[in-house]
Amino acid sequence: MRISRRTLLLGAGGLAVIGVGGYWLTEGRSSGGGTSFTTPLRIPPLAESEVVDGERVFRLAARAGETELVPGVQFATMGFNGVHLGPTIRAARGERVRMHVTNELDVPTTAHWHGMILPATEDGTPHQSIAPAATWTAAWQIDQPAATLWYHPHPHGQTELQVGRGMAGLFLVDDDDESPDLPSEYGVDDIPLIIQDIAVRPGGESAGTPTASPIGRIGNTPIVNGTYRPHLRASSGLVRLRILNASAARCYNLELSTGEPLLLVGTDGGLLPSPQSVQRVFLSPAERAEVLVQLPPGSDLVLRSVPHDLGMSSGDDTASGADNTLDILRITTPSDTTAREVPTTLPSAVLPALADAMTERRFMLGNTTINGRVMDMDRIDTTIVAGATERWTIMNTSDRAHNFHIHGAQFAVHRVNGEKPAAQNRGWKDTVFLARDDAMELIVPFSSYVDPATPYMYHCHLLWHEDQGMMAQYVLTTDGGDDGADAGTDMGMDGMGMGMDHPGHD
Ligand SMILES: [Cu+2]
Repeated sequence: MRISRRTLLLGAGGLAVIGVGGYWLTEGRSSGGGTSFTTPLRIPPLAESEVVDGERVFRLAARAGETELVPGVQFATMGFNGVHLGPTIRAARGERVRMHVTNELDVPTTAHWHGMILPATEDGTPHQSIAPAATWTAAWQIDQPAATLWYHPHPHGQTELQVGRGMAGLFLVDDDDESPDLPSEYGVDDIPLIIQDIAVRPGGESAGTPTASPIGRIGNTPIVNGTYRPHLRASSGLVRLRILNASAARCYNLELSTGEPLLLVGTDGGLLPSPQSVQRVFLSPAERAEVLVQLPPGSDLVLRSVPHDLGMSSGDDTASGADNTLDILRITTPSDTTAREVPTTLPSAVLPALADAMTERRFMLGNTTINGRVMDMDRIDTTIVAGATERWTIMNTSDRAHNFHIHGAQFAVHRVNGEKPAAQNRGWKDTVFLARDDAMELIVPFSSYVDPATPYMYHCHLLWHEDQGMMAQYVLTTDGGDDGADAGTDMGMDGMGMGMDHPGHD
């Protein structure tokens, strides 16, 4: 047992907020007193669907409105099939799905299926913009292992605002192979946790404005599934938490207040071969983790985020929330809870090996650029042979922390700064975090969906950076085109003006 500094400093007090340099920041050593959280954790509803002509059909509507995210405080919010967050979509591997997305906003939006392997025309990027009052339809066959994916808008230059106001939902892929020992009863022992940060004024009586930082806008108050100071009353001795960081910029370094380890069972794109005991899981925006938590009878514990190192100057790290301790979720169990076995092995798909990668490319992250350039909707930055596996080296050469997301693929992390990656980067990933000066080698198997005319994106998923144009485009072709400068062992200088930046040149 240990006494937290929070207890010593604040007792069971409320959210302590102090003003720093004109910004409102949560006081770094304290948080909300998570063991006093009492609001039942909201569970996003499962999206309704119907099977028509062999397809599972979903309907989503993007809406805006106001939501009382904090008792007595209304926030301007946006969501799908409601005005905050969206329902959890669930479909099985092998199923064909059809998504009808209607835009009831008064601005353009899109619906991007983050982590899904699908044709570029269905991906919901800025190239599939949905005008106000219009409906866009995407359809594809799900062809990847069980995973916790998600969906969110991707409108050019407006993503931070729309996601930050709550346009995010989970997309769970089921697979017959899933371990029977894994908790899988949605909302009962299989718990979705969508973590976002909002800004509340000192005293908590009104909505505030998120603070500008080098990585984007940072709120001072975490909410989970839209629940302020949430409390999960678990009825099982073992729960599975499917955690999504749906924040615009804030990173979370999650641990249990008891000091017990988290049992990591899944990363962005699927399950690990076996549960991995870790003290903390670090999630930058868009990353997911599935963890198991063992809950003895009478448990009362807190999932919290603790200080971390984003690798920037100490002032920039502080402005980006890296010093904060934030209580995220209280979990309790009754005194008659029965213990449950933790599975020892999990059905996981085999990761690609370095030997599979025939092409190497290198990407330099600037403060808001990739290889020195900002996004141009009309420029194809990278042309890839459909079905090929490539080795991508990502180097953060900027002054800022970033992350890196590749659409339409799930990849393996081969090396982080020359070393074997930590447990949370040893599974299937679609988004990885890079502190300043970090270099990561990724092994990326690309899909077989040939479409020279429609690009996929790769970009920083810190949404302010993305909106600033820290994004680029790739297409999948049958022959990869003739842009040898773009590939090969010279590590490409991909996208640095070596003549590969012409769409359709192949
Ligand atoms: Cu970035």
